[in-house]
Order: sequence, then C-alpha cells, then structure tokens
Amino acid sequence: MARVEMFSRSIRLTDMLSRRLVSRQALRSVWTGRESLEEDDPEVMAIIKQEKKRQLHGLELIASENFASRAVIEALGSCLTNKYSEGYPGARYYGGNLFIDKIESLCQTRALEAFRLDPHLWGVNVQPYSGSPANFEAFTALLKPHDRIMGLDLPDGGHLTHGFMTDTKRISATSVFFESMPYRLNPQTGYIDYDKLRDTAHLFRPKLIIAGTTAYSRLLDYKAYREICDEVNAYMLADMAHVSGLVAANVIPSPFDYADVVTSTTHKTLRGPRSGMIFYRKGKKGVDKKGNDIMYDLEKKINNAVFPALQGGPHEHQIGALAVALKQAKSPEFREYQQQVLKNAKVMAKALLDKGYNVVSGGTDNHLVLVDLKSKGTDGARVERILELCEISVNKNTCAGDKSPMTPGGLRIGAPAMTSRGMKEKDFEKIVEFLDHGVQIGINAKKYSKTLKEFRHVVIANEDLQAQIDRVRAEVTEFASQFPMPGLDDR
Ligand code: DSN
Repeated sequence: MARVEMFSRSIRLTDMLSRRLVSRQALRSVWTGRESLEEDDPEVMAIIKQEKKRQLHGLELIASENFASRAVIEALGSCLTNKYSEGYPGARYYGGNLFIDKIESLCQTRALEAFRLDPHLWGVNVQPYSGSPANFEAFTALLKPHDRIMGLDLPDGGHLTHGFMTDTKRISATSVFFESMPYRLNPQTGYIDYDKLRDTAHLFRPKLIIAGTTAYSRLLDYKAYREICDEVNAYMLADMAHVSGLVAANVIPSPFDYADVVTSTTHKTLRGPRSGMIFYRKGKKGVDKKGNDIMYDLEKKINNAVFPALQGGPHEHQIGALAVALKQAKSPEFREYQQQVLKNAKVMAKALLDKGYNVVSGGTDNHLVLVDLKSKGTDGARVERILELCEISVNKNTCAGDKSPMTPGGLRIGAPAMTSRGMKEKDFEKIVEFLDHGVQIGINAKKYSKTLKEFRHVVIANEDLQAQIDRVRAEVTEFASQFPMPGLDDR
C-alpha cells in the first residue's frame, strides 16, 4: 500500500476513534438516572463511605441506636420510595396502590403479631414518620388543645415530646399546645416516684398520662400507671420506643396489658428502619350504668390524626422495611438477641459499679445504663467528647437535678448496637475498660481547662492528651473491627 494511502487511512481511523470517544463521552455526560451512586455523586458516596468506616471501626453505645439488617436496608432502598399513597389500605387518594396496600396491610398484621395482640382488641397505624410525630399525633387524637398531660420530666429520663418545658420556656410543641405537668424520680432511689405521681395527678387532673422513658434503666410499673389513670379518668399512653424490641421478645413486661394507646419508634431495640407506630385499643371498653356496652372509639381518631391532620403521603419504603423487621422480631434468634442485650447491660452496670462509678438507681433492668459522672469530678459533655475522639459513641445525658442539657452530669450507655455485632458479656467488660480510660483522660484534661470551649481546644492541642487518646483509639478500632456488622459489607 502506498505511503499516502496508508497515511490517509490512519487519519480516517483516528477520526473515527476520536468520534467514537467523543460520542461515548457525550453519552456519559447525559444523565440517565441509571448511574450508580459512585458514578453519579462521588461526593455523597465519599461521605457515606466515611460514615460506614466510622460505624465499622467504632464502638456504638448510644442506647437509642442499632444496626438494621441487610434485608431491612434493602427494603428501605427499594422502589417503594417512589409511590404516593395518602389514605389507608383500600381507601387511597392516588391510583396504583395495589402492592402498596399489600405492603402496608402486611406491616399492620406483623406489628400486631410481633406484640402478640388480638386484632379484635388492638389496631395499629404504621404511618408515623417517627416517634415524635407519633406522640404528637396520638395526643392530637385523644385531646383538645390545652388539655392536660403528665410525663416523666426530661432531666429525669423522659422524652421531649412528653410535655417538656423549663421554668421559663415551653420547649416541646407538646407543652405549647397542651398544658403539661411533669412527674419525677425519687432522688434517693433513682426510681420513678409513683406516690408523688399519684398525688400530683389528683391535683392536676390530667387527661393523659405518659408511661415512657428515654434514659431510665428500670422497668416501668404499668399496673401503677393504669390505676392512677383510672383514679383521675385519664388515658394511659405508653411510649415504648426504647424498649419495643425487648417487649416484642417478651423478655420484659408489656405495656399492652394496661395502656389505652402505645406509641413506638422502630429503629432502637426493635432494629428496624427509622419509623413510628401507634397502637390503639379496639372493641369493648366496658359497660355503662344501664348495662349497655361502651366501645373504644380510638381507631378513627388516631387514623385521622395521622392523616390528614398531621401527615401527608406515608413513607412506604419505611413501612416495607418495618414489615421486614417485624417478621425478624418474631424469630427465636431475635429473642436470644434481646436476652443477650439484657445480660450485656447488666454486666456493664456491674463493671462500672466495681470501678466506683455512680450508676443511677444502682443498676439496670433493661438495655441501658445511666452514669452520673459528677462524683468523678467531670461531666457528660467532656467525657462524650473524649470518647468520640477515641471512636466510642455515647451521649451526654441529664441526671435528675441537672440544669444544663449541654453540660449535664450524666452519660447514657446502651448495649443494643454492639450486641447486634455479636458482643457478649466479656466484651462489655472490655468496653467498660475503654470507657474508664476515656473518663480518666477527661478528668486529666479538665485540669488544663475551665470552660467546655477551652476543654475542646485542649484535648486536640495538648500532645500528652493526644497521645493518650490515640492509644485508646487504636485499641478500640482493633477490638471493634473484629465483630461483623449486620446489614453492611465489611469494606
Ligand atoms: N432521640 C431518642 C433517644 O436518643 O432516646 C429519643 O427520641
């Protein structure tokens, strides 16, 4: 072949290849929606990878957190996220809900089964987006604006939505739209003071009393709540968010034996997606003076409060994922897991007591331990920060009598998440060693700093403290990385 012809063929070939390359690049630059997250948004993907690494390498001890299973995460990231379905199964405001109806009905059925409830006596709404909406929805259903409620005070272990307000300010919307009166712990014992609750209820005459906690390590006396509610003619609402997994596994007493309404989140001990549920009584409530049946009227009120009063389209991907978690909650493996959670929390409480810590109420009957660090000369905020630098996640928490939620005296420590990674009693003893090291570093760091701001600066600027933190962090990550992570691959 002549050199000129060879040359022009090679030019044509180069042109063709570069045209192909350009068109491929052009194609690549056209967004189709089928790109993986890695291809589509490397920035978000990189942050997710960092968070995954944090979860894999650290010790997760926040009492309200857990690790959802792979099946739950798959349902959560499914096509169910695409659908609008305002209304309820069989009565929607949008077409195309045949399968969504099946998912939501299945979730309702499984919710009742998971808590061993007779569908003639109990119903459930699985649409609340999470626990705080569920509580406000339940209050809206049962009460008129400015009706009176009583809940455990937040510094004593109650939740914001149980009517929290300070001396000068109404903080939670539940204290703005309803009139709230707290009940508290007995400061000597660290247990709920039911006598005082009864006396206050007789004076305040609430329309609803909440039996629920977020930082209380003892079992609730649901029978006592029921009696007090009956004495003052109040609804009894149990918020079992923290303990719903333990209740489903039947390893602690159930609020369903006594309450009129039960609310819950679904991602704590229950190990589901982040979502909420409201259970309500159905059927016969009693008999009036003339001998006529009095029926519960909660179903319509609760359903209307969720939709259309306070929510729009339900998050059916959450509902699908919750259905998966509720099936898991009926398994023998789930019961074994919850039994292990109780054992691990007990071991943790004992190990802390043995090291001279002030464990509120002297121990635990559930999944968490509350430690009051004031007697150690430090506080929850400082220790939370040190532990965070050591790859241990806990949260600062008020103990009864604490004024500031930003620098409270306490630390709340939970067993559910690390038990989900397979940790047993001896591993929780090791965890207490790590916690103790963190507290000692916090106590040392406090010597160099007066304010929390100075403290935060000192712990990263002081080389000696840094070296101590680095040592603990290295041990923590080596220890935690040995345990498999449910729901995520280990890369
Ligand atoms: N934020 C939850 C907890 O940590 O207890 C309650 O909603």
